[in-house]
Amino acid sequence: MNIQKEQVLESNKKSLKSHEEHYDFLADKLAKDGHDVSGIVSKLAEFQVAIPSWALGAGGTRFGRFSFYGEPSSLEQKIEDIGVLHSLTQTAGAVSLHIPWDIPSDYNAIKEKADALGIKFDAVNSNTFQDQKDASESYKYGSLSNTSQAVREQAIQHNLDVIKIGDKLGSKALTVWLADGSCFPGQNNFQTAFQNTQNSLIDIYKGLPEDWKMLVEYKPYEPNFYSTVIQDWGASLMLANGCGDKAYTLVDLGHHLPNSNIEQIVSILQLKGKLGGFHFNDSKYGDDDLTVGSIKPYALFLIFNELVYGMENNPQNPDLAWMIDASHNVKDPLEDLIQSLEAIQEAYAKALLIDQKALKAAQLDNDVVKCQEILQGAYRTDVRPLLEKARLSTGGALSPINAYRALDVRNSLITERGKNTVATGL
Ligand code: LRH
Ligand code: MN
Repeated sequence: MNIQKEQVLESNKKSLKSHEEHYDFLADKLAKDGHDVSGIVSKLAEFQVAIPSWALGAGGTRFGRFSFYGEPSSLEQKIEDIGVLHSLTQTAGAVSLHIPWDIPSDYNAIKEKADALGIKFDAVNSNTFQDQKDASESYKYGSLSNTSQAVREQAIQHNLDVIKIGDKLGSKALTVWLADGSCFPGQNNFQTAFQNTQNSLIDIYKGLPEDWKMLVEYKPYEPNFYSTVIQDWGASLMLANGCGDKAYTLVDLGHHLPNSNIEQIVSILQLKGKLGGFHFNDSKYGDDDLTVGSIKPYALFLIFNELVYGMENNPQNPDLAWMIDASHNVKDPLEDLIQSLEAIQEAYAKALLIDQKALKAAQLDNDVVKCQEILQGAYRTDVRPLLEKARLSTGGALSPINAYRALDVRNSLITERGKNTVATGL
């Protein structure tokens, strides 16, 4: 399935006039308020988010999995599906692979295919939370933290192998998420588990190419339900600092206990120059991996406020890895990802409308009401015409969801692939 530029332009025709009216009205108002409208539009157009290779099929839980059919059954087909997302949104120009779920069979062929669709290879993810059938050691009681040196060495070697795979694809970062932890009090010695993990990460870190990053992802619980070795940003930050300058913390929005102030975590990690990237999603209760912005859009906006502030004031923090990490139980995976991409762009656009200077001045004056007025003034702005303009400027669809449906993509995929294909991943 390959969407031609002409098909997208054709699908835009009927709503072009109303877009231009809304855009002109908004751009005029924003310019009067002193905003650099074309600057904001080009920032949105340049903003690329990596699509998780493990979230292009139906997700599922232990209670069941309901397919949408026409799922990609190979890495080539996954790249094609990301190509569809990128053709419509012009903001999905990267893929984050999970190994061994997506080991390329032909590196040159997959690079050519991705390159032809404008898709880069972002961070590669290791997997030491599942046992591979030919493995000599089991990760049942952990991987990098395991009390068994043989298990730790197997997990370290796997991460070094993942770096080699990513290096052949042009990736520049390794994401390490560990399920390691315990389900019952007394099961683990916390210090031994943490120190084993630190030493193992240092051995992996030594295998990082000079221009690579290591992204240490934290999570409070699941699949372990009493303790997790890398449970929160503090543990991740300590482990990253214990490795060196190329190691950073990765923030998965779903990996926080209820009511955590994620924007404050993001702000301080940037201040310390240790924020490496994101796994965007949304959640109501746990690691629900729901559509970005579907539950807490204001929280996402507040996170982007800190990111915009950090991008202007924290040169000590590197460019961030922007990635989605979601799972689709009741939505067509591609429609779900399109909605997530839209929500990320919307939060970024609204945050770019915040007058950071005025906010800083109001904060210094402790004018609490004015601070909220400045934030919510930006949040209450309908920025969708700016997102549309950014997509139009790069050949995308005014409404990616409408275009996806008008082009009947899912049924074309079912015709092409049948109803029984199952995508690797979660
Ligand atoms: C763990 C996680 C991690 C991935 C996995 C697919 O919950 O967020 O980022 O390895 O999901
Ligand atoms: Mn994640």
